[in-house]
Amino acid sequence: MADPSSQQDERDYFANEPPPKDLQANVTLAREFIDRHGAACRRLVLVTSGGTTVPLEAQTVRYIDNFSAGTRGATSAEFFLRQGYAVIFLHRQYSLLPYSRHYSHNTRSFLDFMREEDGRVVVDEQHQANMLDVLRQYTHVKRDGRLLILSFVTITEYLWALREVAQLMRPLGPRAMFYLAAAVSDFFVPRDRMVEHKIQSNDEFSQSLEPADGTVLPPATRTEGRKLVIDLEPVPKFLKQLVDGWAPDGIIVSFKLETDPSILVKKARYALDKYSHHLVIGNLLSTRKWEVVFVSRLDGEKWIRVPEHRRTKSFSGVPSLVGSADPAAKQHQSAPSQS
Ligand code: PAZ
Repeated sequence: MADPSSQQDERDYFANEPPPKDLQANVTLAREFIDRHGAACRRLVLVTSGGTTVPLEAQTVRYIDNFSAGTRGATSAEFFLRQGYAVIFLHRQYSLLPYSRHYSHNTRSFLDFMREEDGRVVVDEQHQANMLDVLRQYTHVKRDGRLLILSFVTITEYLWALREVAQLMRPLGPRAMFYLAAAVSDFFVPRDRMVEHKIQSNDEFSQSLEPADGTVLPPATRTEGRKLVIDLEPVPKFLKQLVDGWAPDGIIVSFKLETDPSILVKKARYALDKYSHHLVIGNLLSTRKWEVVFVSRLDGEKWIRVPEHRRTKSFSGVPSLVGSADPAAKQHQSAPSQS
């Protein structure tokens, strides 16, 4: 059931935080994509990936960031595509992308996979098989037009895009899935409390706000003596709105990242009870590459672990979706990777 206080929080948030400049262009792309795949009765998933930032100034020099390289999201997107889904990949700009992730963000340059031969660029023998496999998958997906890539940087850009895309996906009902792997800020600086210019280290140059309606709020970031004081406000809990209002019939999978093992499952259960969606996937910062816990009403708590001998540096993501019996997936896991 829709919660009136969440609805009010949503109205206030979107009334106060201006939409990103490229929102309309992205909505047009998303609408075309969703209509096309909806008409083909294809399952569609929105994968969110990477961390959102919280700008501290309107002309942003400084911001708070959320940890996420985008490995989970980019890897999961590939496995959804392999399963025939159409994927909207809403990711933090410059974080990992499906397919190209195998050769980017690496300590090695992608140029290290190649050499010159008779005036032409060729891929080194030892990388041929993996690169051909990745290229074939990518070409296949591109030919079918099954991957739409959208990006965000700030928490506000992320939330506007999430709301618009979720509402467009609503008519698909349970054929629409939301796989929310992005690391989303819990706190932010509201636009009406944000200073315009770069924060100064000396309070002689500190800025005041000039609200149009005459109300005076203290800026959320200010210098007091030599100290910088940052006064953040909570981001409304939009998962509630997604579940109850934007896409009530969609399949919703959220992620929970913790660093303290003793609270991970408790927090995942709490999220499931609070938002009543389908699945929470919990993971710990230090072990996220080889173990996750699935928490759902149907199956309770289920740990999925990559066996010790396969915990290589190249492992990149979601053991649960890979399935150890799938040889193609196995090959995929051993592809060159990042992080
Ligand atoms: O992007 P990545 O592979 O480096 O990390 C993935 C993750 C830990 C951000 C993701 O699995 C996750 O837990 N996302 C939700 C984070 C949160 O609790 O806000």
